[in-house]
Amino acid sequence: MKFVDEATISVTAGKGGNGCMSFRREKYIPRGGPDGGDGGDGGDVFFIGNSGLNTLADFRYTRDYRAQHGEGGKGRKCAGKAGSDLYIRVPLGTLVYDQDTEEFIGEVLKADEVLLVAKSGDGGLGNTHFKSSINQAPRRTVPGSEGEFRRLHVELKVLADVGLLGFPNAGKSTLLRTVSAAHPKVADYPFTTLYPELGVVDIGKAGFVIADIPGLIEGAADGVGLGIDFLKHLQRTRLLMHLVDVAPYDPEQAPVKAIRKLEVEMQRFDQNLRDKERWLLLNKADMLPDEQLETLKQEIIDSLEWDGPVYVISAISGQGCDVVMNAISQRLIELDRMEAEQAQDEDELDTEEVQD
Ligand SMILES: Nc1nc2c(ncn2[C@@H]2O[C@H](COP(=O)(O)OP(=O)(O)OP(=O)(O)O)[C@@H](O)[C@H]2O)c(=O)[nH]1
Ligand SMILES: [Mg+2]
Repeated sequence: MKFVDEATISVTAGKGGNGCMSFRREKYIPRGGPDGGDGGDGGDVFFIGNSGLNTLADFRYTRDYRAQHGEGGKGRKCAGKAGSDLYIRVPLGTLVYDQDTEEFIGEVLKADEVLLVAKSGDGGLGNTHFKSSINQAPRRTVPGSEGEFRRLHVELKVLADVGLLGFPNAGKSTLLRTVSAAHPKVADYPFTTLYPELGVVDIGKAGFVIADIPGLIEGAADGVGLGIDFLKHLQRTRLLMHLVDVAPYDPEQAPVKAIRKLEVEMQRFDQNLRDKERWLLLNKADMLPDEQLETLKQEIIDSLEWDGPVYVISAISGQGCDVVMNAISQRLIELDRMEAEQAQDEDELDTEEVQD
């Protein structure tokens, strides 16, 4: 099934119920006053975050969502029942835009977080409201107002701390299977992975989420292979793990060349992504003797002037994987701390400015 990470749907909030016109009619009370109740408010339409979903596939089947209308008011000053709100479940990382005005409406990042996407109409007023000293029998009521109608452009950018990046067949999905409970498909041919998949690396409190995405190839920015559109799923990650096959069949994918080619495609997609902290994971270590691995590692560092972390792993046997996962976890904690400190510094700066 194709991964759905964009959709256009329409949402209509419920209309408010009409106000009622009614007069008291009881025995022995010849001219009862007005007693028409107010209409109930309509239902709102909300998005609600659900951590069990990871695509917008539901929107392929249902594209039109409507909340319930409010009921009309009734006699004896009875107000109409409000219409029920409608909650549409969406995966975490969902962004919502107004399709017609392009206005950014908001995003849903956490489980159970709600976002109002269409506001309900108000219930109308019953004739009780219009009684006055000169009009004891008002025939005036106010109808309920319409619920908001909106066409929404919905987009998903998966939320993960760490993104896996690499040529097809580098072993990204194999790594995700080894370090998490996720079971992405693994096979000995390119483009096995067709849509992002998330896995949780469970290291107690310091656990984190990894996103496995399709492989990238030379020319991807021009649409070759699966293109580069799915790179957007890496935009919100904090660290990138760049997997490199140390023993590819194709000499065009030899490690140094492969790393350079991938950097070019990444840069063409988004400079910010290119600037994100990236680590090199030299994978399939089981295919080469140790001394050859050491030489290769040195060659990469020298010819690319690489000064970031480099690890040698075997995703299939698990060799070196724990070390990398622990290092990632430590680094994420460090990044959290640095961000917190930075936020505090900014706060202090703001306070000083106020004092000046
Ligand atoms: N020998 C060896 N083979 C590996 C290792 N890791 C992955 N492989 C094999 O490499 C092939 C590709 O692995 P995948 O995990 O599907 O690669 P991928 O990077 O997810 O590929 P795409 O989804 O196509 O981008 C499979 O046949 C794996 O069994 C490893 O550490 N050693
Ligand atoms: Mg894969």
